[in-house]
Amino acid sequence: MSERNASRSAGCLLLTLGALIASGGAYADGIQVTEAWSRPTPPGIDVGVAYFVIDNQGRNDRLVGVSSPVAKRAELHISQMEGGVMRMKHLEAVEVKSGVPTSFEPSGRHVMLTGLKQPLKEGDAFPLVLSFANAGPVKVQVRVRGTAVAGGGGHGADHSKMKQAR
Ligand SMILES: [Cu+2]
Repeated sequence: MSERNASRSAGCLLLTLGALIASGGAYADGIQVTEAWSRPTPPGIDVGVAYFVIDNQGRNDRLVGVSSPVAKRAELHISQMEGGVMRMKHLEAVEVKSGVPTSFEPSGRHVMLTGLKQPLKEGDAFPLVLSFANAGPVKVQVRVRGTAVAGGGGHGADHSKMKQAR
């Protein structure tokens, strides 16, 4: 290896180390949860949903759990068309790859809240804690928005009508 190449590799190594130090080793800093929103619950329904986008500028991670003080239970779900029927499945964990946004959205992955302690009303906000295998817990505020959202895909308000496959 020539001297010039050797010094260039050393420069690269320093840059890499610099980036690692800049991130402070706090991997939670690499995870950002944005656009967290929910829908109002219809009268008499104690089941809600939450959607959001996870940005991961850190290392590959996994979302392994979720909880909220407004609900008895919070679970990771995915909605899928099966034989013309929208069904949802429980997910144990969701891979959150570095540099790839992971979306939770209508007709796809979502957080399902069951046993809501009070109805979710438009304009409200409630906390949701996402637990990552590496980054640990990340708390977000979920905004409750109106039901008139295009492409709702029969979720949210229709959650009670869906068949759940496990
Ligand atoms: Cu669900």
